[in-house]
Amino acid sequence: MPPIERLSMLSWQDRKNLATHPMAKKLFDIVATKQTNLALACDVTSQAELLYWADLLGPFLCVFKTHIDILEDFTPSCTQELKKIAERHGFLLFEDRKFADIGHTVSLQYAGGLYRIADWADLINAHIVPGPGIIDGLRQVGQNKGTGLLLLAEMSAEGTLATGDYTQKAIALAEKNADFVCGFISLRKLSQNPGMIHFTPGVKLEAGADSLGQRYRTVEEVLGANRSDIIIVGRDICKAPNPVKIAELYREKAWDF
Ligand code: 5BU
Repeated sequence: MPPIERLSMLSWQDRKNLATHPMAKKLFDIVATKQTNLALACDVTSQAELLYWADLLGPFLCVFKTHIDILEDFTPSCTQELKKIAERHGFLLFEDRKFADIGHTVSLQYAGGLYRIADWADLINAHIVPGPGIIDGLRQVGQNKGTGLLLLAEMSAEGTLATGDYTQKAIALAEKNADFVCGFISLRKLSQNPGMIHFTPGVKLEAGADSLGQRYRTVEEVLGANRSDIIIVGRDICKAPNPVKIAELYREKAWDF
């Protein structure tokens, strides 16, 4: 049996025990306790909507993913409130910032500016285009706080350039920086390290696409055939006629793998 197959047989609890990264341990614990490997991509443009979805769907989620810079009425009280809701429901906050600059610049973008991401986000992500300096810059800000970095090893969009050798380089960078990197955005399981968590966006109940290059895969494809860990679902839940029912359906489906 190939090693990746063996790895997929570990329970979430086993992986919690094997993980060394504090945020990975925390996430594995949430997943095992709440019995959910569902993350919500909440792409809304007002604070009120963001807080509404976090509170409404919180019971079904292990992770709540934000794009904080699309809010039109952002004030710091929004992330303070969001943190309280996250604590109440027991989920992590993942700011999908996709940092992509040199270490010095990303350290400023992460710690400061309007959003002060490092003050509230448990997880962030970064492109590896700039090389290892980006990890060092983010680590300088986040490591003392125990936050975790996910590397963009693959993307869901049609025609993505994050493939082949680029993906392999992301895996190598993650393994080398496992003190701060705790996983990937990817379409499949990539790492043998049980502490590394694979998050896959671009998920729908039925495969397909949107009109701007997003490509959707099914839960079966992502968690079954491709052995990813966490599905990230956005519009298929938030735009559904009954979002609570669909979130619960996704939770059940994803938990079966
Ligand atoms: P959707 O509504 O399920 O299509 O939302 C997908 C979310 O995941 C959205 O917030 C994207 O920014 C995010 N995403 C993605 O779709 N594909 C990627 O490769 C990465 C992030 Br990285």
